[in-house]
Amino acid sequence: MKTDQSGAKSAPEVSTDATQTDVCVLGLGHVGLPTALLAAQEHDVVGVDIDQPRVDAIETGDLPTDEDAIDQLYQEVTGTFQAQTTIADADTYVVVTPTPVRTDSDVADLSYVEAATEMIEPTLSAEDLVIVESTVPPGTTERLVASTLEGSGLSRAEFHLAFSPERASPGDTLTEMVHNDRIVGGIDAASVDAAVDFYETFVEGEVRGTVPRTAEFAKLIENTFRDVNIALANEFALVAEELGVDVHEAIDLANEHPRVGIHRPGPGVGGHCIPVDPNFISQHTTSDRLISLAREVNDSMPAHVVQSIERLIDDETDATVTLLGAAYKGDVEDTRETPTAALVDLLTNLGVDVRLHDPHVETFSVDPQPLADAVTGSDCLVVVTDHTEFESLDPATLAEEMDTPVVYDTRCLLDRERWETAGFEVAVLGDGRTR
Ligand code: SAJ
Repeated sequence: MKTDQSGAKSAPEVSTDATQTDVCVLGLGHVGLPTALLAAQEHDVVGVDIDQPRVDAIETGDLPTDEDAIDQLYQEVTGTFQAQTTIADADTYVVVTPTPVRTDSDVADLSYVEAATEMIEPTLSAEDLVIVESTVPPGTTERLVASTLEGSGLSRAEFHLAFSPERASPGDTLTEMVHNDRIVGGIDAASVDAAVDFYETFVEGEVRGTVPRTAEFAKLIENTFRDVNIALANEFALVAEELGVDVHEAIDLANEHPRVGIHRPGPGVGGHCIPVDPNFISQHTTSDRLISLAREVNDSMPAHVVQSIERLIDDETDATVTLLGAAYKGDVEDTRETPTAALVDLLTNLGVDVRLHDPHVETFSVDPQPLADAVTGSDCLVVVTDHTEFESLDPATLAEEMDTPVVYDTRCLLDRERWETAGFEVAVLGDGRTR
């Protein structure tokens, strides 16, 4: 909503020649673009993004994804999908814009959701359906989104509005979007029905109806459950090191219990969701203790990893350490909230020469190098990301390139015996044997 000099609010100008379409998806990122392409199998779809270079790239088929299945689907729907930077006049709108955390206050930044809603408002017609997929704090759909849409002059009884969280795990996005069950939280029964009808055109999983606030909360507790359980696994690793126990063997044995599913320890928790979503609960309550403590445990893992590295390089002042992996998890190119960022900064502050190799990442705070360059003269390799490629690294070749053949495996990814046979000192996070 724009505010003119007199302070009066006015809807943003909308060109009267707005593209007419069935579905308009606002936000063409990791979730929005695949969602738009899946919907384009049954509908005419316009994808809207404010980033002109991103729109231009998509329009030429140069998609911002490393998943071949998404490229392939794009080729199948070029006749019913187009990308642009301006709003389209649609019957169904899907808001899939980012919801980061504000750096100054740690509170959810809903400005992208609000801006997308304000783009929809002038073109909203009675019986249109608006779906919010962006992860938001409970209450956002009924408050911020519904009241912004009512700026159109329509009452919330005259349009349909629902919240439906995405559950796809990057790396296998389309499979998960099609086969995972979905939740739709509608502001009324007609909104639930309209949203269920929309998703059932491409979702093969169960689509379950509820109210918006419950759907918003369900999304947050799914990811918070994961963050807390990763923190538990990380704490098990720290205790195992003190006890001289191999936490990985203990977890494997414990998980043979029919009702136990312990997660895996790691160098920290990255991605744009798991480290962020628990904050969307914490910011609205004073009752969270376990949730916040789990965040502290996970955020402390990079420091723990650096302490272990210091022991492995024998506190050498001019040591070279090579980090293997900048992506936040294996086989993706995404580096958002990656623990590698903290590792780079902590090691650099210790005067360590930090090198980086990641076959999926082209730019980072330390320039990624080809493997041979990143390893030559290094005093310690650190497996940070569980990329599949790292499982097949040749330790014999790497040992010849390094000053001291030491590897610290924060993911328990490597074949320890093979690396030790090649002459490496092998340390593994939580193995109870690391110095
Ligand atoms: N991680 C561990 N140990 C584990 C599992 C993960 O250290 O046992 C780390 C990973 O290395 C990564 C971070 O946690 O740094 C997040 O990993 P993830 O596998 O949870 O990856 P995401 O964030 O891509 O996907 C999650 C998924 N949510 C759940 O599994 C409950 C996905 O279904 C969601 O759609 C996604 O968040 C999201 O976008 O919300």
